Amino acid sequence: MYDLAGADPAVRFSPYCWRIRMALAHKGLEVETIPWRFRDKEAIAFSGQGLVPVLRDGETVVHDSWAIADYLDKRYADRPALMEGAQGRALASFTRHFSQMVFAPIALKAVLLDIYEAIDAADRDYFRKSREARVGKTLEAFVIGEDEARALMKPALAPMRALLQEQAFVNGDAPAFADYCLFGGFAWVRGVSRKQLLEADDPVYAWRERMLDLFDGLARKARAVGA
Ligand SMILES: N[C@@H](CCC(=O)N[C@@H](CS)C(=O)NCC(=O)O)C(=O)O
Repeated sequence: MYDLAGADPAVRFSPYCWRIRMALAHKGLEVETIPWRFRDKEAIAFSGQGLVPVLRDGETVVHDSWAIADYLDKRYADRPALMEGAQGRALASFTRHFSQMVFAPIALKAVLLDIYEAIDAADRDYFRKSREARVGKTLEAFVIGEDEARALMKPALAPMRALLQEQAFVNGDAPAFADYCLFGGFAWVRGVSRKQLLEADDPVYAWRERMLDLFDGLARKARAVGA
């Protein structure tokens, strides 16, 4: 799996790649992750596009985290399902959209400059130009402080919080791809930033702790700027 890396190749911070790291562990599949940088478009050109994650499984190449999850469930149907039936798939699809449309825009405001600082120096011009064009401001003008980010995140996560007061994981008693889609966003923030976007008494914080501990602490043991 080609996996977005920072200046420190051990820092892996793509939310989409984290979805798949967790998904592969859920399936009990070993993976070799190849550190990839924004400018390494040539290295993944064989996938026909320029974004990670890209998974190569024998002769099969799959890109896009959602397509990879579908592929893993079909190809490894005898292993624990990432998305159980049509309902499991619908729940995961909701959380992926929630993560991208609600969580990520707030988190991006908190961490965009931290990402810039965490990435390889040779990636910085590309990153600054492409992201400033996307957000319509300089990185410095776009970012907000930790307190402001927490204040925005708290009401945005209200539905997730209410659910996690009723059950340990978004998927129910045990985690599945619906959880990994959300957790990818938190792993992204943790990878590049010291900012903590949750209060310690938040049920979402407790869920994040449980997610960090899954699969023998896969995410917790990963090198990260944050905790
Ligand atoms: N829809 C894709 C999104 C993948 C994506 O945006 N990946 C980012 C890293 S988080 C990327 O490769 N960016 C490269 C670039 O911006 O040049 C998925 O779910 O996998």
